[in-house]
Amino acid sequence: MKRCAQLIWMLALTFSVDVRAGPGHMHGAPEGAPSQAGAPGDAHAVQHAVELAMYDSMRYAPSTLTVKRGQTVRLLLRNQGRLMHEIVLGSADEIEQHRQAMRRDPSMTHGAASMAHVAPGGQAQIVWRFAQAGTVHYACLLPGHYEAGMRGRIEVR
Ligand SMILES: [Cu+2]
Repeated sequence: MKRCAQLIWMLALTFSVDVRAGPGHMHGAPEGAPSQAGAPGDAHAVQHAVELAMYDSMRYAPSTLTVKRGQTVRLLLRNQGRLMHEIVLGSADEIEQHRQAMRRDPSMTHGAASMAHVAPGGQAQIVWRFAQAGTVHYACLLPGHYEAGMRGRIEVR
């Protein structure tokens, strides 16, 4: 599975476009890579919806969420700032791998269902099924954002 994820990153790097090009850039392939954090959910099976705001103070609100194991959740992301923000969902390892990839190429595209860029004033959603009990992390990995504290946790019980 690791190798598969690496391949996806390599492809993403190959086809990267500039995120500053505007809100029209593409991301959100129909399927995300399977993850310890769960898997893309079926929009018709949503059991729980959560709004997650993104601020230029490099914070998400809320920064901690609790969901039930096995639940399909709609995360509605609203960027309340004037800067681009993103969300990447994953295990601690996945977040770290992505952080390093973003450091090498901050303009990389986000093709997986577990991540989204959200333009200033805009919104996006992720439908995700949290399959396992544990902690799933979310983070904004645009340069400097994570380091400034733009991250949160989802406790799956
Ligand atoms: Cu951000």
